[in-house]
Amino acid sequence: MKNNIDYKLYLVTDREMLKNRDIFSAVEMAIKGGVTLIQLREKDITTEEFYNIALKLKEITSRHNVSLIINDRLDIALAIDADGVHVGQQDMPAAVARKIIGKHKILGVSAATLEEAKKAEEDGADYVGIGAIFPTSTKDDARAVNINELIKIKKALNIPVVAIGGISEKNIELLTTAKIDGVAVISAILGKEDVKAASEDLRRQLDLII
Ligand code: TZP
Ligand code: MG
Repeated sequence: MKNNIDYKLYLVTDREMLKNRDIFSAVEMAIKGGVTLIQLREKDITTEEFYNIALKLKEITSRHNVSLIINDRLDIALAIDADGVHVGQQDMPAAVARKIIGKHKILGVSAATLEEAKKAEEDGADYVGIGAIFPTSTKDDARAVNINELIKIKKALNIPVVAIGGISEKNIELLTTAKIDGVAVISAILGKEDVKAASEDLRRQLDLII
């Protein structure tokens, strides 16, 4: 299960981006449009609300045979039996997260340098998220990573590499040379009126380059 995860088009959620639209129907539409993996990433939310959203999303992703990763909150990932968890450099250390979630769940780690990416792999990550590759206004404190660093990381690692940050239908083609395993996006899907059409567009382009 964990070994055949498709990282091609990885949707990260953000209810702020959705404004008043429903997260559940947005995720379902995105999956119908070709998203291959979902990460529930919510800031400024109570544990109760995070748990309830996670539980309901799990029902949707399971029904569509798409894996669900929980950002940061190992407790919630375990509570709802999510497929995995994603941690940043300032979250639970990857090696500790791996011990807590066990070997069967997916562990994703954010990295912005080759050194961080190598360490994540050593510490038991199943994939790394590298970014921000392009300027983004979705995450205030995102560190910039250029495509050359991304290429270096992809060459040096044995685990899948996913690019994140400012990726859209307009610049996705620029990632072709990096030979990465997937792209993770928020605004290029959830910031669009038609979530399904936005996903289809990205997926169409990705099918040509990955
Ligand atoms: N980590 C690095 S950049 C970023 C995250 C979570 C934000 C990605 O959002 P967008 O809208 O796809 O640039
Ligand atoms: Mg985090």
